[in-house]
Amino acid sequence: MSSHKAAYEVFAADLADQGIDVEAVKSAIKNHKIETPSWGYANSGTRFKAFPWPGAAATTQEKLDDAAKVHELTGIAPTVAVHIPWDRPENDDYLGMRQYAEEKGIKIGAVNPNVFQDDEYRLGSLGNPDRGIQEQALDHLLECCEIMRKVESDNLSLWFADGTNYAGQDNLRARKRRFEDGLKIVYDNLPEGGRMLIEYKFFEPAFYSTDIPDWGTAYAWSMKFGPQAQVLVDLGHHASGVNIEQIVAFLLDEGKLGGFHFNNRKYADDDLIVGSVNPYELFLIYHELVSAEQSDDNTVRATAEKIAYMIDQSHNVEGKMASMILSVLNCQEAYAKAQLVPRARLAEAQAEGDVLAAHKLLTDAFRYDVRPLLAQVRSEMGVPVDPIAAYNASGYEQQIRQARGLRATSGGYQ
Ligand code: PSV
Ligand code: MN
Repeated sequence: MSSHKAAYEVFAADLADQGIDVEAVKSAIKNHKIETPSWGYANSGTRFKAFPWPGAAATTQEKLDDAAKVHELTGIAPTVAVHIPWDRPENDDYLGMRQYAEEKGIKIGAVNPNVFQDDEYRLGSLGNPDRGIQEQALDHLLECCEIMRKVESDNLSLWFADGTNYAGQDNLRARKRRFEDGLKIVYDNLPEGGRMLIEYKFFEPAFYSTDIPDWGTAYAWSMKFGPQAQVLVDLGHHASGVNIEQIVAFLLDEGKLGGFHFNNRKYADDDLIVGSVNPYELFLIYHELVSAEQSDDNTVRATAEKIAYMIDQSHNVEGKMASMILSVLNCQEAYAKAQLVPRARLAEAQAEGDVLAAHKLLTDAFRYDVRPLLAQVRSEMGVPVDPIAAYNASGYEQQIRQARGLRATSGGYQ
């Protein structure tokens, strides 16, 4: 018996003793999928210097190749988010892009419009005081609804850099109206069954006001627009000390949590590996998600089942591929630990007001070493037990370095 197998047998016996259904836990872990971002494979991101990494992807095909490799090694990253125009294919051949992804064993996930990069957007996109520029932004957003149809994507992932830098620069209420009117038009043009995921951020790149500063604003608009509009929680977009799991719980209960952008808040944005600084926070977020998956409330359960779990990271001082694999695995580990929370016993302790017993039940689940469990899950899925070691041994990194070389261009941020 291999060493992971022996450790797993002990682990499984311990779980069974506690009345936990190990097979159900394994099957949930196998089904938990994470989407990776095309831009995370390229030399992109950061406000300062994007240090070029040898072998980093520059074309969309290369990004899809890399995403497919991450999926091959983890078994749980079957979709890749695209950013338009960074991923605009030659001759707008979106069908070709979709087919290329499918040949590689993955699918196109969320479509991310980009209305923050062009010179015209200095004063904003939908919030811009200039009607012509509002329309330019709206046209691009509507184009992205069309792209969703072509690549068979269900999610339009919306992030805006809009805001103001100076008090008095613009009329705050007028900006709110412009945004709301524009987003409503986009909502009305979503493909059938398609969702609009509204991302918020409390600061940056605008510093006096941002047009979608918090989850409350995204929530209010998603309520106004209808059931296909939901909120997207990017872990990097909160102030320090904000209780993200509470936001998650609120949105789940309202049927309004649509997706995540996983990363780490230390950078206040996309660049650090999810779970690398505070794995406990990630676990607490996943505890809310798993509780919702197991809820008796149909709306809450249906909401949890449709969440788009996406990574939004651009690795800058480390290699792209191993970091992306690690990010996917960190999510998987947090999800596995959250599966081990004894929820019936936790509910009893909570009802009895036994504060420390409840706290201990939760923290005990976090303290489990789930590596033997994950090794077993991976061997049952036919993927490497240690995907990062397998990546390092695969020769892929050397191959892409040789074939692609060191290029400063990314197809994304330059
Ligand atoms: C913006 O900071 C963001 O979080 C948005 O999700 C973008 O789409 C992504 O990063 C890439 O710029
Ligand atoms: Mn994001």
